[in-house]
Amino acid sequence: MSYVDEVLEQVKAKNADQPEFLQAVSEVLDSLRPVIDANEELYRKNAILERITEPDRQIMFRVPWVDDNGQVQVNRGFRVQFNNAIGPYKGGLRLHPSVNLSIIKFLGFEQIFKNSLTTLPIGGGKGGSDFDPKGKSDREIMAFCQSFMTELGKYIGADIDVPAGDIGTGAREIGFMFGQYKRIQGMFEGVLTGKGLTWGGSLARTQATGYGLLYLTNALLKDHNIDIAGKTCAVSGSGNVAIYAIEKAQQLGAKPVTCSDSTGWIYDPEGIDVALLKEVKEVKRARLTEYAAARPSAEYHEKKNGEHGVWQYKVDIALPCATQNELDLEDAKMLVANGVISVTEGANMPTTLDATKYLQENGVLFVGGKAANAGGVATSALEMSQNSERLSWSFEEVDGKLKGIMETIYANISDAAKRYGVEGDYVAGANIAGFEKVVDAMLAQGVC
Ligand code: NDP
Ligand code: 2IT
Repeated sequence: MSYVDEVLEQVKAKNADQPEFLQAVSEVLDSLRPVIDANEELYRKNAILERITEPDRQIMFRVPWVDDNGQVQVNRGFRVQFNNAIGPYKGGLRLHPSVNLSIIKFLGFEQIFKNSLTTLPIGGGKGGSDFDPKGKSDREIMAFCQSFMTELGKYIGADIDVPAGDIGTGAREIGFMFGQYKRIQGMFEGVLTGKGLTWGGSLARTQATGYGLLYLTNALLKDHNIDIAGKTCAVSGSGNVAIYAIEKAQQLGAKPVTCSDSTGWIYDPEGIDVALLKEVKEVKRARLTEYAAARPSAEYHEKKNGEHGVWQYKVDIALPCATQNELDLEDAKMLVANGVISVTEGANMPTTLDATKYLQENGVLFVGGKAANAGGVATSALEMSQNSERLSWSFEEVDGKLKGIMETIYANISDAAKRYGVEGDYVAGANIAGFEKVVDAMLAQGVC
């Protein structure tokens, strides 16, 4: 049996109850076959695959907090520190009722390769809680965040592990967590990214994931002699990533016509009004029904199981920006039938494995989240650099670096795919390019 198959079997046996983690590991190891086959003896002897699929440590803890009725609530907190071969652990904190160990491990595992692709010195980690921020008062959010950080704070630090935002964790939550860390540690340090601009945050971090997604999509299309201007886009989600993907798509002359949240979606053939979307989602924290109520050209559709949602429309570019496994095989067939040119992932693992395969086999330009959404964590690393030198850079400087990083990522994944004889397979290209650097560091650092 090949080394890859042997390790895949072991990982499946050890983590049988973790479907999302197994999905992420299968995708990566499968696509690494050309590299592993070329170096099988060395990697096997050094147990590279066994080590890279087992987190350095996984921390789980109780998060007790008091709600507005005086009732004590208990959530579960997680931080998985996956691999720090090339830098301190780095990755977001997800607050969503669906959060469990499988989801945090899949995200932490992917983060190793994504962070390596950024070209910056950051290792992979992820955390979060099954806490649901929806419908909670600001005081309840603060109570949760303070309790969460009281425990998490023992395991992180500017040179150890630097968490950031993800689903459900934005500027408000990062603020409450940072305040609690500072209070307990008695130290002001760059322990979190996505901070406010008056206390160590970086300009352009808010926009970075969405903008970066479009910089990469533009580089991909240009390389295939396609002009992004005038193209229509289907976007899912209406959170941090989706909003700034829509904004940058418009700046580049494209027309996003959809967005969604967990209860429904918008189809707006005139193009999404991004100022209105920000008002509804960032300021009012309201449902998309409010967007439709204020915008005569928009249709609102309630989400029903089995429907294609935003993927049913005839568009050139698809940008999944909500959550994992939100674009399945049936959706992929619909997109292909409607002539989609590219699918680039703003979310982490939004496309199922069979949908990815179908898109690739049908000539769709497909770039997975590890490369396409790396702009967020890359800009987090730029925030860490600014914190270390105690300076802040201008918006133009950070945005310029972000654009350069995304173009370099595209060039590197394209080149890696060519080097291993799978030209145009950007999933393999990203996994290979990300893996090469981490393995080099692991081999140099010995058995650890
Ligand atoms: P937000 O919390 O800002 O927004 C998430 C959006 O996705 C919301 O519109 C939300 O709808 C929707 N959503 C979340 N869960 C589900 C679900 N189970 N079903 C349907 N819709 C859902 O998160 P982000 O925009 O930050 O994150 C979106 C994706 O991008 C995630 O996969 C995240 O891991 C990834 N990502 C984020 C980065 C960042 O810098 N923030 C960087 C790289 C990747 P509702 O409000 O109704 O829940
Ligand atoms: O998935 C991701 O890359 C993020 N949520 C951002 C992580 C970060 O450290 O900025």
